[in-house]
Order: sequence, then C-alpha cells, then structure tokens
Amino acid sequence: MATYLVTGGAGFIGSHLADALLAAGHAVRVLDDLSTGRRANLDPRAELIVGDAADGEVVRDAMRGVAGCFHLAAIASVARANEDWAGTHRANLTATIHVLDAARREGAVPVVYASSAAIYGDQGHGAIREDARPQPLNAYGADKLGCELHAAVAAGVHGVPTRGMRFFNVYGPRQDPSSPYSGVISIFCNRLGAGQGITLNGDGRQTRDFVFVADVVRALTTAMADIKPGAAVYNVCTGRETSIMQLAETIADLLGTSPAIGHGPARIGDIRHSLGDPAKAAAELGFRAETPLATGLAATLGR
Ligand code: NAD
Ligand code: UD2
Repeated sequence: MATYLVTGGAGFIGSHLADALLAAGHAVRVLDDLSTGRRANLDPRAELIVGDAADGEVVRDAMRGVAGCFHLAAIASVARANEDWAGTHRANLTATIHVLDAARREGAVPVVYASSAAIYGDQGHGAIREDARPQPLNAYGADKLGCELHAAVAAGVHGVPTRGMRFFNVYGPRQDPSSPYSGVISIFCNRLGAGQGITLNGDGRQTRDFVFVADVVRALTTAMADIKPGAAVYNVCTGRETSIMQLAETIADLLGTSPAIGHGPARIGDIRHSLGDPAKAAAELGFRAETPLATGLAATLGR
C-alpha cells in the first residue's frame, strides 16, 4: 500500500498510530529522538530513524518517498515548556516548520499534525468550537498555535495539504505514568493499580474531555484519507466532560478498591473546565469518538 512517516512514532499516541497503519497494510517509517518515546513501544515492522525532528536534513531524508506525514513529535508537557521555554520551542514549533518545509520540497506531501486543546486556554463553561478565539496560556499552547499558523502557510503558500488535530486529554495504554508531568489518567491508573493513594488537586470538581487513544488514531487516519488541498483544524474530543473526582471513582470501581483519595492544593494556572465540541470533525470528517470512558479505562488498566 503506501508508506507513511510518523514523527514521534515511538511515543504514546504515535506508537498506536503506527500499529494501526501497519494493521491496515501500510509501511511505517518513524522519526523519533527517543527522548520520551521508547523503542519497545514500536512494532518491529516499523522502520525507526532515531533523529531530531528539528534538524532539517534529518527530516528531509525521512520524508523521501512517503505518501503522507503524521507529525506528532513534540515535548508534550506544559510544565516542561514553562521550565525550558526555548528548548521546547525548538521541538514544538521549529520541528514543525522543518516538517512542513520538507513536505513541500518532497512535492507537497500531506501533513496531519498534533495540535492541542491548550491553544484555547481558559474559555470558561460550555463546549469549545474550533472558531473560538485562541488564547494559549503557556508556551506549549503558544507553540501549538504557531504550528497551526505555519500549517496554514504551508497550504496557502506552498500547496501542502495540512490538517491540525486539536487533541483534548488523550489517555490509554503506554501513556507514561512516571513523570510528575504525566496525564492524570496514567497517574491514577498506575497508583490505584499498585494500591497507592492519589491526590486531587483542589476540590476535584474541575472537568476534562478525556478521549481514548484508539479514537485519536482513527481521527488521524480519517483526516489523512482523501485529504484535499488547504488547511483545516479539528477538535479531537468526545463532547463529554468528567470531573477529576468522578474519574478517580470510576477507576477505583473498575479495580474494586476503595483507595485513599486526598486533596492537595489546586495546581497554579489549572484550567477549571475543558470540553470540546466534536461537531466539526463529525460533519467534515465523519469522525466521532466512540469509546466510553469506562471501556477505555478498563483497556488502560489492562482488563
Ligand atoms: P509522547 O511524549 O509519548 O510522544 C512524543 C514523541 O515525540 C516521543 O516519542 C518523543 O521521543 C518524540 N520527540 C520529542 N521531541 C522530538 C524531536 N525533537 N525529534 C524527534 N522526536 C521527538 O507524547 P504523546 O502524548 O504521544 O503526544 C503526541 C503528540 O500529541 C504531541 O505533539 C503532543 O503535543 C500532542 N498532544 C498530546 C496530548 C495528550 O493528552 N497526550 C494532548 C494534546 C496534544
Ligand atoms: C494539559 C494540556 C493538554 C494535554 C495534557 C496532557 C492544557 C489546557 N492542556 O492538560 O492539552 O497536553 O496536559 O496530559 O494545557 N490532577 C490531579 N491529580 C493529579 C494529576 C492531575 O488532580 O495527580 C488534575 C490536574 O490538576 C488537572 C486535571 O487533573 O485539573 C488534568 O490534568 P493533566 O495534567 O492530566 O492535564 P491538563 O488538563 O493539565
């Protein structure tokens, strides 16, 4: 069939995408610097180039002969972006420009890339549509918005078709629970599974739109299939919100435990509510997230 380049393919979402592309009969080339990704995540049938997506030559070599590029490589952490502003900028925006530039030089290879709900900042209550005014609150969100701006340039000036996928809070197997910046579901599953207590930051009534990784992979492959010229952005979300407290209770129920749930201080800058409106992706791509939270959590727990 076709060969696809997946940058960041040794990471959490990218390795699931590689699995799905291989299962569909495609060849997969991964470009990953293994900074947070792991070789062990990757199906051995995928070709792995260990290299830096912010190095133009490396990216041009990786782009040769591919039918499409999924660009997921990034330092996917708001906290790390706060600490290492310029360093994360290189991985999160400079790398994207190299990917788009390589795609143009290779003859307008289509690029589907990871954006984030972080571009919205705090929009208050209600489901956020793609036409909401972006107001990123941190360097990570600002760089993701920059990716979208450059992707529009890639399409408008250079004829590279691009689709930006604004992931909400993604969860599932292989998400790394070990760093202090890990996503809440990986932390809770890991700790509750090991019989340890968990901490709710603040009152635990803040809400998120949690989307299962298999649905995210389907959103990515759907956006690539029959991609047309131009640039577009889509929320990748469920349209359902879950409080962190409900989340903890659901995981505990699945495990059949009654864990110690403590309260810590609210996280500085924590967004109160984050909920996506899935209507545009449904209408234009025919994509709907289908996995109920309990089902996705059970898969994450390996049950
Ligand atoms: P991840 O850390 O597991 O994957 C990122 C991958 O990129 C890793 O394998 C890492 O080694 C690689 N990488 C980092 N810098 C690189 C560089 N300079 N060159 C080559 N490879 C590099 O994180 P993830 O959760 O799988 O995130 C994938 C994408 O989705 C990222 O772009 C992230 O910003 C975005 N995203 C994730 C979420 C989420 O909830 N997980 C939400 C919104 C957006
Ligand atoms: C950020 C990004 C999101 C994505 C995600 C990756 C924004 C707006 N969003 O989301 O795009 O990159 O990170 O995971 O920047 N919490 C606890 N206890 C814990 C850990 C977390 O209560 O032990 C709370 C935390 O305070 C927050 C919620 O859980 O209210 C979700 O936290 P998160 O770090 O999983 O993700 P979030 O929404 O900050």
